[in-house]
Amino acid sequence: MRVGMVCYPTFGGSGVVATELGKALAKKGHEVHFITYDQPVRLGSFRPNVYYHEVRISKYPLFDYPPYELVLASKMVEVARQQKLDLLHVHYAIPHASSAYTAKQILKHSGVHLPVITTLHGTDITLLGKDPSFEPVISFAINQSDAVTAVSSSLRSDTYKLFGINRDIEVIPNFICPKHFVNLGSAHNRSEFAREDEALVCHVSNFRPVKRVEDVIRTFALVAEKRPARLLMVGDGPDRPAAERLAREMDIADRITFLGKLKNPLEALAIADLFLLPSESESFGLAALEALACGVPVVATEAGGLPEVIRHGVSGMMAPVGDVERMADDAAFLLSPENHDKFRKQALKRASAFHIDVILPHYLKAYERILSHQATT
Ligand code: GMT
Repeated sequence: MRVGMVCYPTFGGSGVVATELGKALAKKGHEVHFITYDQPVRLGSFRPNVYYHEVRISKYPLFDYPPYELVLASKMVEVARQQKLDLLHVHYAIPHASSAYTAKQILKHSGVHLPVITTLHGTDITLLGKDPSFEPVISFAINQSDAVTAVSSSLRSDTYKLFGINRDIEVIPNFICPKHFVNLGSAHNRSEFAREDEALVCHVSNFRPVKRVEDVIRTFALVAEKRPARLLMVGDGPDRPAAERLAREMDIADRITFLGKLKNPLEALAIADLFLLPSESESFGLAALEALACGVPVVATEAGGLPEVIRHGVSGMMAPVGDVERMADDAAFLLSPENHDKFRKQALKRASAFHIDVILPHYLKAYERILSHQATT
């Protein structure tokens, strides 16, 4: 198959999922053409069957806002024609699904049918869905896609609740590629960040309000009252200054290291004892899955799709949003010597359910379905 893969090329989960999916498809012999405004961060070096087409936006003085979605649609048309794409897989509804619709209509005029599969990742639905100015375009783009997938059942229900959707949405969860988790332990020495008797707690996110990073600090402060502990904060974003300020105000700044954005956040997870994810909403929680795959139990909120990833009382614990006391108690419970090893093993076992070899066939079947539908119509 020749697949056009459209995503945000940044550190966000949707870009990571799209890039790893593209790489896995290429390894199986499919031709994958990434169409993005920058090289996807996880793409790495060149490899067989993977191609990158840059969407370039010229800055004309006439435009206050460059029309990115139109340039993207033109690029989709160009790549589809030149590379003879079989289908387009777009990640994130806005603007990718609507640009794909435009591209599809343009191609239709020259007798080319280009099926489009849209994967919904979360904030495109849970945050943008609350903004009425996007609603008509998102609903239309979803309804016009040839197939739609969502990364959790929770996200699928939110999509039906927030938009006028009249079509099936298939749930295909996020996944992990086990090879990324091999030899991680040797990248950094745990002793550089924590003493043997200190628990090493970790948080990874884009520090947006939805992640509630101040709850990470508050929860950690309570944990640190119960036992010796240190916190690694990985990532950057709008709420980082507030989190750093809170750490100083609570007088625990000397126990917290803000590492900023890391090329490979898995290296920090690999030396951690516990992962904290107190999000307000989280359609899946790829970072939580990556923690589990490092054998790190997770304390999270019971928001969105997180209960579909973490088994409460098995691979981690979940609490209501904002309940930092309960999250601190859960963290202390998981870190206790009598529980920690057991939960580490159960975390690893849970992560194996999301192995790429388990998830990839679902995407391949969805591709085959839209291609066979096209052949019969
Ligand atoms: O977590 C973010 O804010 C980034 C965002 C994205 O669009 O890249 O992540 C979303 O998609 C990920 C991949 O499917 C999911 O694992 C994340 O849970 C989801 N984020 C939210 O729902 C907040």
